[in-house]
Amino acid sequence: MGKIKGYIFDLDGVIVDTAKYHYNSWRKLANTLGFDITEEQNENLKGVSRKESLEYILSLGNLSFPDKEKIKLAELKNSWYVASISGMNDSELLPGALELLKEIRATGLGISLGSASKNSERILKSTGIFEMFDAIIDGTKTTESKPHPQVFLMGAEALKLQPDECVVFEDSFNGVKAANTGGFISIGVGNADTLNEADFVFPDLEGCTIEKIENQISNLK
Ligand code: B16
Ligand code: MG
Repeated sequence: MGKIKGYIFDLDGVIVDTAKYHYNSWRKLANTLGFDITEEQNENLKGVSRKESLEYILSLGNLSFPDKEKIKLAELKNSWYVASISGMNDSELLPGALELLKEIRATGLGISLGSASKNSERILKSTGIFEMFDAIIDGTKTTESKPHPQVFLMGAEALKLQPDECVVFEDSFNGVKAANTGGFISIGVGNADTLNEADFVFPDLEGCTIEKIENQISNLK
Protein backbone atom coordinates (compact mmCIF):
# COMPACT_ATOMS: atom_id res chain seq x y z
CA MET A 1 0.00 0.00 0.00
CA GLY A 2 1.37 3.37 -1.00
CA LYS A 3 1.72 6.43 1.15
CA ILE A 4 -0.69 8.70 -0.74
CA LYS A 5 -4.02 8.93 1.07
CA GLY A 6 -5.73 11.70 -0.87
CA TYR A 7 -6.18 12.55 -4.53
CA ILE A 8 -7.12 16.10 -5.48
CA PHE A 9 -8.29 16.74 -9.03
CA ASP A 10 -8.51 19.96 -10.95
CA LEU A 11 -11.59 19.83 -13.17
CA ASP A 12 -11.20 21.70 -16.47
CA GLY A 13 -8.39 20.12 -18.47
CA VAL A 14 -7.91 17.13 -16.14
CA ILE A 15 -11.31 15.43 -15.87
CA VAL A 16 -13.21 17.20 -18.64
CA ASP A 17 -12.23 19.32 -21.61
CA THR A 18 -14.29 22.44 -21.03
CA ALA A 19 -11.55 24.79 -22.29
CA LYS A 20 -13.14 24.82 -25.75
CA TYR A 21 -16.47 25.96 -24.30
CA HIS A 22 -14.78 28.68 -22.23
CA TYR A 23 -12.89 29.79 -25.35
CA ASN A 24 -16.00 29.97 -27.53
CA SER A 25 -17.87 31.99 -24.88
CA TRP A 26 -15.00 34.41 -24.23
CA ARG A 27 -14.54 34.77 -27.98
CA LYS A 28 -18.22 35.57 -28.44
CA LEU A 29 -17.91 38.24 -25.74
CA ALA A 30 -14.79 39.71 -27.34
CA ASN A 31 -16.52 39.72 -30.75
CA THR A 32 -19.53 41.47 -29.21
CA LEU A 33 -17.14 44.12 -27.91
CA GLY A 34 -15.52 44.52 -31.32
CA PHE A 35 -12.33 42.45 -31.24
CA ASP A 36 -11.16 38.85 -31.45
CA ILE A 37 -9.05 36.49 -29.34
CA THR A 38 -6.83 33.61 -30.39
CA GLU A 39 -6.59 30.06 -29.14
CA GLU A 40 -3.09 30.88 -27.96
CA GLN A 41 -4.44 33.70 -25.79
CA ASN A 42 -7.06 31.29 -24.46
CA GLU A 43 -4.21 29.16 -23.07
CA ASN A 44 -3.60 31.95 -20.55
CA LEU A 45 -7.13 31.51 -19.20
CA LYS A 46 -6.68 27.92 -18.04
CA GLY A 47 -7.20 27.65 -14.29
CA VAL A 48 -7.84 31.41 -14.06
CA SER A 49 -11.01 32.60 -12.30
CA ARG A 50 -13.91 34.10 -14.26
CA LYS A 51 -13.25 37.59 -12.89
CA GLU A 52 -9.55 37.51 -13.71
CA SER A 53 -10.24 35.99 -17.12
CA LEU A 54 -12.54 38.93 -17.93
CA GLU A 55 -9.81 41.40 -16.92
CA TYR A 56 -7.42 39.64 -19.28
CA ILE A 57 -9.93 39.61 -22.16
CA LEU A 58 -10.68 43.32 -21.70
CA SER A 59 -6.95 44.11 -21.65
CA LEU A 60 -6.61 42.34 -25.03
CA GLY A 61 -9.23 44.71 -26.45
CA ASN A 62 -7.70 47.72 -24.65
CA LEU A 63 -11.06 48.25 -22.99
CA SER A 64 -12.02 49.27 -19.49
CA PHE A 65 -15.43 49.28 -17.86
CA PRO A 66 -16.83 50.26 -14.47
CA ASP A 67 -17.23 47.33 -12.02
CA LYS A 68 -21.01 47.18 -12.47
CA GLU A 69 -20.58 46.72 -16.22
CA LYS A 70 -17.87 44.10 -15.70
CA ILE A 71 -20.21 42.02 -13.55
CA LYS A 72 -22.77 42.10 -16.37
CA LEU A 73 -20.15 41.09 -18.96
CA ALA A 74 -18.98 38.17 -16.79
CA GLU A 75 -22.61 37.08 -16.35
CA LEU A 76 -23.22 37.29 -20.07
CA LYS A 77 -20.17 35.11 -20.82
CA ASN A 78 -21.26 32.66 -18.14
CA SER A 79 -24.78 32.40 -19.56
CA TRP A 80 -23.31 31.39 -22.94
CA TYR A 81 -20.88 29.01 -21.26
CA VAL A 82 -23.60 27.35 -19.17
CA ALA A 83 -25.78 26.95 -22.27
CA SER A 84 -22.89 25.30 -24.12
CA ILE A 85 -22.16 22.78 -21.33
CA SER A 86 -25.85 21.96 -20.78
CA GLY A 87 -25.64 18.96 -23.09
CA MET A 88 -22.50 17.49 -21.50
CA ASN A 89 -22.51 13.82 -20.59
CA ASP A 90 -20.03 11.11 -19.61
CA SER A 91 -18.69 10.94 -23.17
CA GLU A 92 -16.87 14.20 -22.43
CA LEU A 93 -14.81 12.76 -19.58
CA LEU A 94 -11.14 12.84 -20.60
CA PRO A 95 -9.42 9.49 -21.29
CA GLY A 96 -8.56 7.53 -18.16
CA ALA A 97 -10.25 9.91 -15.70
CA LEU A 98 -13.20 7.67 -14.86
CA GLU A 99 -11.04 4.56 -14.53
CA LEU A 100 -8.65 6.29 -12.12
CA LEU A 101 -11.49 7.74 -10.05
CA LYS A 102 -13.06 4.28 -9.83
CA GLU A 103 -9.79 2.69 -8.73
CA ILE A 104 -9.25 5.29 -6.01
CA ARG A 105 -12.86 4.90 -4.86
CA ALA A 106 -12.46 1.13 -4.67
CA THR A 107 -9.42 1.49 -2.37
CA GLY A 108 -11.31 3.81 -0.01
CA LEU A 109 -8.73 6.62 -0.41
CA GLY A 110 -9.94 10.24 -0.37
CA ILE A 111 -10.94 12.21 -3.45
CA SER A 112 -11.43 15.97 -3.58
CA LEU A 113 -12.06 18.42 -6.37
CA GLY A 114 -9.82 21.51 -6.49
CA SER A 115 -11.20 23.74 -9.22
CA ALA A 116 -11.52 27.46 -9.89
CA SER A 117 -14.86 26.92 -11.59
CA LYS A 118 -18.16 28.05 -10.10
CA ASN A 119 -19.91 25.60 -12.43
CA SER A 120 -18.17 22.47 -11.14
CA GLU A 121 -21.19 20.80 -9.50
CA ARG A 122 -23.19 21.16 -12.69
CA ILE A 123 -20.36 19.58 -14.70
CA LEU A 124 -19.75 16.74 -12.23
CA LYS A 125 -23.46 15.93 -12.14
CA SER A 126 -23.96 16.00 -15.90
CA THR A 127 -20.97 13.71 -16.44
CA GLY A 128 -22.23 11.35 -13.72
CA ILE A 129 -19.21 11.49 -11.35
CA PHE A 130 -20.47 13.83 -8.62
CA GLU A 131 -20.96 11.00 -6.12
CA MET A 132 -17.34 9.85 -6.45
CA PHE A 133 -16.00 12.90 -4.61
CA ASP A 134 -15.63 13.07 -0.83
CA ALA A 135 -15.15 16.82 -1.03
CA ILE A 136 -15.81 19.48 -3.62
CA ILE A 137 -13.75 22.63 -3.33
CA ASP A 138 -14.30 25.10 -6.14
CA GLY A 139 -14.67 28.76 -7.00
CA THR A 140 -17.87 29.01 -4.96
CA LYS A 141 -15.87 28.27 -1.78
CA THR A 142 -12.50 29.96 -2.31
CA THR A 143 -11.45 33.56 -1.88
CA GLU A 144 -8.02 33.19 -3.51
CA SER A 145 -7.11 32.14 -7.05
CA LYS A 146 -4.39 29.74 -8.18
CA PRO A 147 -1.35 30.04 -7.90
CA HIS A 148 -2.48 30.61 -4.29
CA PRO A 149 -2.72 27.12 -2.74
CA GLN A 150 -6.02 27.79 -0.90
CA VAL A 151 -8.20 25.56 -3.09
CA PHE A 152 -5.95 22.54 -2.51
CA LEU A 153 -5.32 23.27 1.19
CA MET A 154 -9.10 23.34 1.69
CA GLY A 155 -9.33 20.04 -0.21
CA ALA A 156 -6.74 18.37 2.03
CA GLU A 157 -8.48 19.75 5.12
CA ALA A 158 -11.85 18.42 3.94
CA LEU A 159 -10.25 14.98 3.53
CA LYS A 160 -8.66 15.38 7.01
CA LEU A 161 -5.20 14.92 5.50
CA GLN A 162 -1.92 16.85 5.41
CA PRO A 163 -0.77 18.26 2.03
CA ASP A 164 2.18 15.84 1.86
CA GLU A 165 -0.27 12.93 2.06
CA CYS A 166 -2.04 14.13 -1.10
CA VAL A 167 -1.31 14.43 -4.80
CA VAL A 168 -2.77 17.17 -6.98
CA PHE A 169 -3.55 16.67 -10.68
CA GLU A 170 -3.33 19.92 -12.67
CA ASP A 171 -3.28 20.97 -16.31
CA SER A 172 -2.30 24.60 -15.74
CA PHE A 173 1.04 26.15 -14.84
CA ASN A 174 -0.57 28.24 -12.09
CA GLY A 175 -2.33 25.17 -10.69
CA VAL A 176 0.95 23.25 -10.49
CA LYS A 177 2.51 26.25 -8.76
CA ALA A 178 -0.37 26.32 -6.27
CA ALA A 179 0.10 22.64 -5.49
CA ASN A 180 3.85 23.05 -5.00
CA THR A 181 3.43 26.11 -2.78
CA GLY A 182 0.92 24.22 -0.65
CA GLY A 183 3.34 21.32 -0.08
CA PHE A 184 1.54 18.77 -2.27
CA ILE A 185 3.01 16.34 -4.76
CA SER A 186 2.09 17.93 -8.08
CA ILE A 187 1.20 15.82 -11.09
CA GLY A 188 1.00 17.73 -14.34
CA VAL A 189 -1.55 16.47 -16.86
CA GLY A 190 -0.67 17.63 -20.37
CA ASN A 191 2.39 19.20 -21.90
CA ALA A 192 5.64 18.55 -19.99
CA ASP A 193 7.23 21.79 -21.30
CA THR A 194 4.34 23.96 -20.08
CA LEU A 195 4.08 22.08 -16.79
CA ASN A 196 7.82 22.01 -16.12
CA GLU A 197 7.42 22.80 -12.43
CA ALA A 198 5.35 19.68 -11.73
CA ASP A 199 6.95 16.81 -9.80
CA PHE A 200 6.11 14.67 -12.80
CA VAL A 201 3.84 14.89 -15.85
CA PHE A 202 1.49 12.48 -17.59
CA PRO A 203 0.27 13.45 -21.08
CA ASP A 204 -3.26 12.50 -19.90
CA LEU A 205 -4.83 10.12 -17.38
CA GLU A 206 -5.08 7.22 -19.83
CA GLY A 207 -3.61 4.14 -18.15
CA CYS A 208 -2.81 6.14 -15.02
CA THR A 209 -3.12 3.87 -11.98
CA ILE A 210 -2.36 4.21 -8.29
CA GLU A 211 0.61 1.90 -8.80
CA LYS A 212 2.04 4.12 -11.57
CA ILE A 213 1.64 7.20 -9.41
CA GLU A 214 3.29 5.57 -6.39
CA ASN A 215 6.18 4.39 -8.63
CA GLN A 216 6.72 7.92 -9.92
CA ILE A 217 6.68 9.25 -6.37
CA SER A 218 9.27 6.74 -5.21
CA ASN A 219 11.49 7.84 -8.15
CA LEU A 220 11.41 11.40 -6.78
CA LYS A 221 13.31 10.41 -3.66
P1 B16 B 1 -16.24 29.37 -14.21
P2 B16 B 1 -10.22 24.59 -13.33
C1 B16 B 1 -11.15 26.89 -14.40
O1 B16 B 1 -11.35 25.59 -13.99
C2 B16 B 1 -10.96 27.00 -15.91
O2 B16 B 1 -9.76 26.36 -16.32
C3 B16 B 1 -10.91 28.45 -16.31
O3 B16 B 1 -10.75 28.58 -17.70
C4 B16 B 1 -12.20 29.14 -15.84
O4 B16 B 1 -12.18 30.52 -16.13
C5 B16 B 1 -12.35 28.94 -14.33
O5 B16 B 1 -12.36 27.55 -14.04
C6 B16 B 1 -13.62 29.55 -13.80
O6 B16 B 1 -14.72 28.88 -14.36
O7 B16 B 1 -16.41 30.56 -15.09
O8 B16 B 1 -17.01 28.16 -14.63
O9 B16 B 1 -16.45 29.71 -12.75
O10 B16 B 1 -9.22 24.34 -14.42
O11 B16 B 1 -9.65 25.30 -12.13
O12 B16 B 1 -11.05 23.39 -12.99
MG1 MG C 1 -7.59 23.17 -15.20
